[in-house]
Amino acid sequence: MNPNLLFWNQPAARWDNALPVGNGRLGAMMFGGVSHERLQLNEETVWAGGPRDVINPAGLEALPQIRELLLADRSQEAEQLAETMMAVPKRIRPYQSLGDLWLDFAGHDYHRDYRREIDLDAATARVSYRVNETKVSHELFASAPDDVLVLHLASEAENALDFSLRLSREADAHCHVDGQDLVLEGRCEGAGVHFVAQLRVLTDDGRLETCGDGLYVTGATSATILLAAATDFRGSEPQSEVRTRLDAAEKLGIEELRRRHVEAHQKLFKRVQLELGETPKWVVDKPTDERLERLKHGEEDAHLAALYFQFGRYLLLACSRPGTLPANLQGLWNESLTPPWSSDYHLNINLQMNYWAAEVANLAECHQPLFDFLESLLPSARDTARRLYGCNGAVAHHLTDIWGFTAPADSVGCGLWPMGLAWSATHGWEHFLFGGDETFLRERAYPPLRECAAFFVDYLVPDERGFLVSGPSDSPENAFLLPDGSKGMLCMGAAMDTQIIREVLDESIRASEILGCDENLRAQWREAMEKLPPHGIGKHGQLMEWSHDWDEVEPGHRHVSHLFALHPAAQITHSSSPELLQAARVTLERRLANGGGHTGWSRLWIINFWARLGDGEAAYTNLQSLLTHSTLPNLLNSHPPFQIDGNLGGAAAIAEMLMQSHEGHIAFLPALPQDWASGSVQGLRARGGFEVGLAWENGAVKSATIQSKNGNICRVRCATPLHLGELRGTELEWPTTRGETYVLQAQTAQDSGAVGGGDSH
Ligand code: FUC
Repeated sequence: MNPNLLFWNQPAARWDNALPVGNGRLGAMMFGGVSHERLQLNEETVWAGGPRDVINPAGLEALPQIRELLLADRSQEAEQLAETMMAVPKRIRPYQSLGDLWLDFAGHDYHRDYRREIDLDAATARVSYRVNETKVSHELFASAPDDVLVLHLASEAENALDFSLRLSREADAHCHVDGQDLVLEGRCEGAGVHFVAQLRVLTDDGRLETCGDGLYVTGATSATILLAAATDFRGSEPQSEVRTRLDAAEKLGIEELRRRHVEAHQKLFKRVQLELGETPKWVVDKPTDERLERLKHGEEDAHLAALYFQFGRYLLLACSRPGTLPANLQGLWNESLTPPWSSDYHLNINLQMNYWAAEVANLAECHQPLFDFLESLLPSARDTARRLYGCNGAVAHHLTDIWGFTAPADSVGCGLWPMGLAWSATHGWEHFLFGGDETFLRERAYPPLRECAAFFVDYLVPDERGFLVSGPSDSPENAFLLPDGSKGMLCMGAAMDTQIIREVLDESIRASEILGCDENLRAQWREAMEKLPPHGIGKHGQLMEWSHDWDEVEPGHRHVSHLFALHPAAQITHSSSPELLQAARVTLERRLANGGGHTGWSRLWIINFWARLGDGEAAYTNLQSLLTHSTLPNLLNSHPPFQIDGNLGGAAAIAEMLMQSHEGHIAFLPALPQDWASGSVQGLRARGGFEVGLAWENGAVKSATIQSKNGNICRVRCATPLHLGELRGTELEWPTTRGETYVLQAQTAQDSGAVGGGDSH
């Protein structure tokens, strides 16, 4: 049985129930229709608009006054001034659908034994049904090695397939036939990105005819439909690009295309295996939507959580591979020309959450697009730092696009938040912590960190206590209540800002030490870091969100920004700061008691927090809420609407419940819920260069394997005692050899005291 299979007994009723496939660049949503099939198509660079300069030169002049007003708690006046002097665009231009492929099958109206599935192991969506006793199957994959979408149709009966094909787009495109290929071509909004999608049908025995702007296939036993798409975003010529790809794919043929696709996918996907709890076979054999329904009735399905984890990994591979753009708000999949939030890159949690699983879930390659993207933002981010703030270094705000947008947008309330690049830049350091590649640190991780650190040195200003604070800024999207009952968003020294700045300065210092460079800058960064305000604990016992102990206008707000220090950063940990950890817990409880976690990604962040707090039951309860309230029938995460961050952050959360490595040691099962009392995982990655496998029973580790990738010292902590050769106990530490695998076993009553046990490696 393939444990990594999702299936349904009916076609998708709506776009957000369809099946996503993608190769990082090219994607499709397969509806699985029988008489009428629709594949909605995406190419990652089909974005409206272009580069634009929206910096308001008056902003720099107004900055000192805005800061003064904020430091005097006159936030409404400050906001008004900022609105006029820094006026920001309301929205950035959207990522758009490429178009649709429509197939109409003659004679398929009456069918039975319908099944639609997505096989995560093979990265393939399939549909099958019977027409007059004859089985018909559709198979769809997006090949990364050959950069084409491949739809293979087959009938068990010879010459039984008759169907037509058509490409379309809501606007800005036209379709024509080129030889025997179908071509969809256009420009976003008539003047922007030039896009081309081209389709070719390969059939051994069918007849292929063209008519108008459609293709007709009759009498085929099987047919392979290849679709390539490209744009001129990177300066290439899309028509010749797609033709070259189709020619190459045609030469390979379906068997070879499939083999190459599956091999490339499995090389990455199969690195991690996960089994959770014991789910009866009759449950696993149910369609995915019915399994989700069961959860609503309080039934257990630990296997579904494991599927959610693997689906997250599958999606990351499908929307973010080396050489592509990073995953946007919807990953790669978007059916609209005007999608929610422009399907852009939100930098105040969403883009970062998309990459939380990349390292730990053993898909570090999928992190690369983020680093390329940050590099591409730097020229514009430097310009914004200089012209909007009069500072060196680089800055980006709460959202961006593929055109290098780094200015504030949407409104000054939430858009004037200069931490987007800084938070994103911490991802390079994480990549280094997991992989240990110093060349990467020097060339890719350090440059954006260094630019952000340089920005902060110039940008921070002293507050009335003499601490260096950020501002004008906000605690993402949240508003506070002032003692006089008025509300505000803009402030100085929001807790999250301070935490991000501390993280960036600390990482820059450590990176420059490792690289042996920038000694003078390092001294400046240290000095700035020492003047940052400490974390504050407020009247409810909560971690303070602002520099004053103000209450939130919306106490159940979806953003829990001031817990950045708990997760994804590790400034607040069990060992370093138990008091702050308790305050973080109170913060989380207050948010939840007031209806927090109501959006998909917010719920995922909350699960990650509980995992860091070491509370497996709370993490599990929130995971159940996620699956029952914020999950679509195809397992995609729902804000609502569909947003990919929750799926990708979900894979990270489940990994964090099983293993953590942010305190200088590897913690086994730090937040294991009772319902996952037994299970096993292979292939998780830990900071320091280790690959970890675990098997557990009755909530206790039975055995663990640790493969050392870099020969670092390994430190392990586990609630129950383990032994490795002569090492015994709940805290083990030993020097490792690069490439060696170490097997740790549970220490049983019999072997406690026994010498040896020997099976070290
Ligand atoms: C942030 C969130 C919203 C939504 C949007 C795309 O602004 O506050 O909930 O996820 O991003």
